[in-house]
Amino acid sequence: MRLLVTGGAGFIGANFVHQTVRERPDVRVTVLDALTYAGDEASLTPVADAITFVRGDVADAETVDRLVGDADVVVHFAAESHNDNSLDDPWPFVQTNVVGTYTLLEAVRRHGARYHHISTDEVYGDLELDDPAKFTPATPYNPSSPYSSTKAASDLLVRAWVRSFGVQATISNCSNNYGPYQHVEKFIPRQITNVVDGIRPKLYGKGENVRDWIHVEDHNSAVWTIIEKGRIGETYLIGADGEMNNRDVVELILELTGQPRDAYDLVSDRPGHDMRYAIDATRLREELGWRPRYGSFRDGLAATVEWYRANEAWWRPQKDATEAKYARLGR
Ligand code: NAD
Ligand code: TDX
Repeated sequence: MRLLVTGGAGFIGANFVHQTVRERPDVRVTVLDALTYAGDEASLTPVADAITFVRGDVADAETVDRLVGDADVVVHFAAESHNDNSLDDPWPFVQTNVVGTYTLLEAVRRHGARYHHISTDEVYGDLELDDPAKFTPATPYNPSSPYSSTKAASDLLVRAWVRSFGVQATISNCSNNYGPYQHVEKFIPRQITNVVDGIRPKLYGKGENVRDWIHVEDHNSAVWTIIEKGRIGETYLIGADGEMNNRDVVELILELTGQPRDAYDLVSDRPGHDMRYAIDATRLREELGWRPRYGSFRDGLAATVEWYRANEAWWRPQKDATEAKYARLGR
């Protein structure tokens, strides 16, 4: 199989490439990544000899046409992915997430490749803390932020290209990922690396917001399950029943790093901050037989803390600029 992975130098994409090289020697992997501030070729160093890396933009029609023409399957991870950045400057989100997805879909339509679209549970908006409901594939789209609205727009393009043009596509909407190679702007790596630097972790608002955490390896095993067994045109929600509020996550990080559990600060809230996400992954489990392998969030988080401690050379170059950006935003 010739596989094109967009965004393969980012957090989830790099882990996906690692997993693919490790477990599927029959797959020939090409990565297309623009190496924005969020992409790092060093994340692919362990597999560099086994893959082809192309630096380029998913909104560049010529490059995309050439690479898609040479692929059997395209998995589209590339995106602007951080909510706080989207509140500061939404334009790159429209360009990459909407125009980039359009560009890929047109190439896939021309060449007839199988396409899998990586999306997020944030397209559904948020849930109340005391609501027993979870997101299902039937939940109406109701995105809150510039980031989630551009992801929602990209999902709708995929649905339309399936229906109107017969593109062979599937979509997955996953909950919050954690694990190695995640940029230090994101919640869990930010707090782990803050503790390493002697900075107190920073919780937005009261820390009551709930996210449904899944280990990145579980997300990626689900993506492979969908590529292999998913029904064309279908949407699959990916989650592993990992709901936890942000305060509990920070307290666990503090405990795992030997700090007092109350050694964090409350800072100003994110505008429009979604309260709770929760995934009902019944379709993925029952129709496709997928199961997560990371049973314990505590163990997965402990391993992630160890990874950041052991790989300071990977994250250190990003840390100061990231914290300077947060300082400007007052968070
Ligand atoms: P990330 O920000 O770590 O990585 C994004 C990658 O895309 C980077 O390598 C970047 O260089 C690349 N990129 C950005 N713009 C590009 C462009 N125009 N052309 C080519 N490459 C470009 O993001 P992530 O957390 O790994 O997320 C990957 C995907 O998964 C995204 O589509 C995101 O919406 C989705 N997702 C993320 C999560 C999560 O918890 N992180 C959860 C659900 C879904
Ligand atoms: O310093 C912080 N303090 C804090 O309390 C940061 C960076 C975040 N938070 C809160 C905001 C959220 O409630 O932690 C939670 C997680 O924040 P992020 O890591 O920014 O993730 P989130 O906004 O939930 O979005 C993530 O999951 C869905 C990814 O970044 C998206 O790409 C994905 O689609």
